[in-house]
Amino acid sequence: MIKKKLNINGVTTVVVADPEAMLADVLRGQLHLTGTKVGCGKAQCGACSVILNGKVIMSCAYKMKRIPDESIITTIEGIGTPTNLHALQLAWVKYGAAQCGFCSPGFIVSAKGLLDQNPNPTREEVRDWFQKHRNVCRCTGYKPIVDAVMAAAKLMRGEITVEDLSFRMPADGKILGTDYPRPSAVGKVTGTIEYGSDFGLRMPPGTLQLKLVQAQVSHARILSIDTSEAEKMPGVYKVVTHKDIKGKNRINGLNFPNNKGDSYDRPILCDEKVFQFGDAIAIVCADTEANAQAAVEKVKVELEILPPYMSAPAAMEPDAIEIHPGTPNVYYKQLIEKGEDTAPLMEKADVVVSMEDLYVGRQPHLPVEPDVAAAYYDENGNLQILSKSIGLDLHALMIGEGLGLEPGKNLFLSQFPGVGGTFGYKFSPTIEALVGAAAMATGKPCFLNFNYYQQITYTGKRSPFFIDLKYGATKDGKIIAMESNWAVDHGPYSEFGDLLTLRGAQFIGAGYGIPNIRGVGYTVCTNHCWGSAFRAYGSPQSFFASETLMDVLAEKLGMDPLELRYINAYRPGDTNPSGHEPEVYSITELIDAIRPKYQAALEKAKKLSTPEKKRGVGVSVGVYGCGLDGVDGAEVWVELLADGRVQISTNWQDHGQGADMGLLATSHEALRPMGIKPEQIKLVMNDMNLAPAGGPAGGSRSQLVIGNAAINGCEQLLNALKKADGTYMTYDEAVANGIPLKYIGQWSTAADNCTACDEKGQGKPFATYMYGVFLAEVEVDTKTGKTQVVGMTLAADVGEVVNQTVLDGQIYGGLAQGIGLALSEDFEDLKKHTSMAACGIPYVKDIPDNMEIIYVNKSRKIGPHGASGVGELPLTSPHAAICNAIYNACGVRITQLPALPEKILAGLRGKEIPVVKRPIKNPAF
Ligand code: MCN
Ligand code: FES
Ligand code: FES
Repeated sequence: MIKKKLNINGVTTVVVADPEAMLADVLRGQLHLTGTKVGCGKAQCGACSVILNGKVIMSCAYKMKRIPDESIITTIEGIGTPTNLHALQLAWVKYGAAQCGFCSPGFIVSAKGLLDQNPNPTREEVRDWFQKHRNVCRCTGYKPIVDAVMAAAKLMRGEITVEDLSFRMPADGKILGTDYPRPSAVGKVTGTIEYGSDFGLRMPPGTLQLKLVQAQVSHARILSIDTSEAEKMPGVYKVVTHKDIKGKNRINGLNFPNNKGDSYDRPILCDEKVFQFGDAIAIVCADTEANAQAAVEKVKVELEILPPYMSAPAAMEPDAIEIHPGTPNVYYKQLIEKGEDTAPLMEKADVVVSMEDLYVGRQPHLPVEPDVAAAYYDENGNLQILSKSIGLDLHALMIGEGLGLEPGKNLFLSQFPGVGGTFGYKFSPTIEALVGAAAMATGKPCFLNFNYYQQITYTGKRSPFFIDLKYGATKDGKIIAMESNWAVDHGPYSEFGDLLTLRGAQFIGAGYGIPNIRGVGYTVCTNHCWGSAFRAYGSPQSFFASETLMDVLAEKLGMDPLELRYINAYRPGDTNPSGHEPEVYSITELIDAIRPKYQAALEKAKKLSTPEKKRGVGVSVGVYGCGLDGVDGAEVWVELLADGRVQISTNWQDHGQGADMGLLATSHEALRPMGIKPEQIKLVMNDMNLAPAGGPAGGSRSQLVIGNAAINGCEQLLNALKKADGTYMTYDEAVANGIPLKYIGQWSTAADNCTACDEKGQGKPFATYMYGVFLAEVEVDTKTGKTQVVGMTLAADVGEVVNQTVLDGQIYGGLAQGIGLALSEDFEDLKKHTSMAACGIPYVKDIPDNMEIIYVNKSRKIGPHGASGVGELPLTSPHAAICNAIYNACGVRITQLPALPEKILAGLRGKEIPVVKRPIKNPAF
């Protein structure tokens, strides 16, 4: 041990620590300064940034022995407090620079280091600084962060005032559509909101720390599991295996009835087989993390290795064995049949274009916060699980049987107050059942925090699609028929694989009034990583095919790609691929809105192109539905409190997207007739013990579905309290008149006659959609093959604005993820894609500062205050626009993502770009 005298945030502190311990762990674990976060744990993300003797350092990788005595350290706690915000924190709130907020303390500390040295930086200097200090944000697309630093610097230089960075309430008291700051913002920018790892440090004495024994192979039969040696290790309380699990030991995947996959194919702890690398086989429960980890090495697992099928082509080979014995590897088939048979139409078409094996791969979610969960028995003997779940009630249903518990009776889930981004991976339960099983087997509170490698290898990923696509068109460019064939590699677990495959039917070719469609999609079981939801779920794969082929068709017809899209865009009378009329027709207007910028971009690209750095411009259309599919509902409780406040309760789970802001603004607007102020609304969210089900925060559904249920509840309260003179009763008056104080708001898409799609992919799955047209400007370095996106624009229709800052932030962040998807992100190679950086996360300089949003928002009749959703729109097809821009720049057509430099270089040198081919196009089913 070493003793250090340090000055931390102005306070002299003497600390005794292990010389090998990392500063971040000492700050957090010993000194309880939990504002400093640990994300990657490997000096790649800057979440742990602190200022040490005037220099910004990454404390997760800085050993105590390197720290000189008498050092001066500043952490987020030393920068400002909730009642005394620093200029940077104020600006962070104003510009929505904290979405999930997990990166915010590190960024703010880093920015403080910059402004201490350079009080008047340019935007590029701010970006250079964050690039150098490796500060990663997965939510915001970086632009709002740079905006915030610039504004804070202005405030610090005295060029603007605090009022300029504070919310100004409009005269009518309406916050809907404004930049009202989200309620959780102050907690996020001060590092005071509690994320899972912070909660873990504050659990009661005797809490068991969990570590997993995980499979190091992708496919095997388990012959034996021997925990005897591990159980004798110091500090070990118990090693939990499948034998200790009281229920079915399976997650319920809630499969469609016509899915040949078994809804119960995902074990909580592996019993008979290992299905993928990283599968959990046993849980070591010990007094400390270190003791638990040491014992992990002592658990002996005897395996019979089986052939791993690491892609759909491999698992579809005729000699491949069944990964789940008794279930074929191709386990679900989805048709799309709209309009007339397409074969004769293709014969008649003036032009036919087709492409094969268009492929979008295993995009990893890469939230800065790794997965984390805690479990304990409450005073009533009920199991309580806290996690990053974005579907509390859904997940209780999915894990209940497996654990042998009943959701809402003796099993309750809630979210940690802070959730550091999920982007959809938490639409599936991940470690909830593991902490639950450990707490049940030991009777003790349990805590499990993944390291970043586990985050990458254990949690689900975007599922690859292989798509073949054909358009038949008239010589004027009108598409008269489309034929599609797609295979989805969903990894080993069938949960939601059917739903995802259906998304291919719904979104390949969406945006265009294609009257006749024939196609078929297959879901394939493989031993690569299990497929989980990822923002825009199924649409990035679908649009990559249909928007790439659109450009090929434009070239064949000699037409401008944007104008070809204009000709085909939905117009009144057209229906979407599911066969129903869009709720609004905005794509032609979106194209009109983006056209001037597109034309200017083309000219600019021509002017700036050189043989070494070729510039290009590409476009794409993106559409996504708001909802789960078919009938989708939510419940919200609205209650008048004795102090005159109104309590709004529901589970609108927050990933970081702004659920608190959405619920507050939506409810406030509904209650505004009674003259209520936003601060008089009390939100009770994301705890099954306290609030009803709003449904999972997936499918960009919450604003629409929960928003409408909130309005319904608020209207019931208003109607009950309304007096003859048009004013509203107070609490005392309501009680005196015997008026009920609590109302159950409900809404479902049945109100708009939504129906699930039938076996031919036809129906009305969504009440509203989001529409966009993307414009990408790129520069390709012809020596290295590297692409830089130099400009990104989205013309968007998301309905009426609920909160402008949230909305802009959603779009910038989604566009940045699209750039990552296009150019760098992947989780294919288990040996290579092992860290945040290796998986290709975009840093600030990978994302252009030049991002623009052009809103063409049309009010939705069925939407809450006219709103539709937004979360997933920006990730529907930006990557397609980028690849179209690459082709425009240098003539290299990328058909399989990511568009790595080596692929582009091969194309530039006239070599064949290697592609993965799917062997069986129409497997027996
Ligand atoms: N909103 C608005 N105006 C509109 C529509 C929506 O201001 N016209 C606001 C809403 O109030 C809400 C946000 O935008 O705060 C997103 O609303 P919505 O599109 O309804 O989406 P959900 O609340 O259901 O959130 C889920 C969606 C999905 S599916 C993923 S995945 C996702 C996402 O949002 N993951 C995210 N955005 C994310 N943002 C962050 N920072 N982190 C994630 O993990
Ligand atoms: Fe320290 Fe990522 S750099 S947690
Ligand atoms: Fe930056 Fe979420 S706000 S990672």
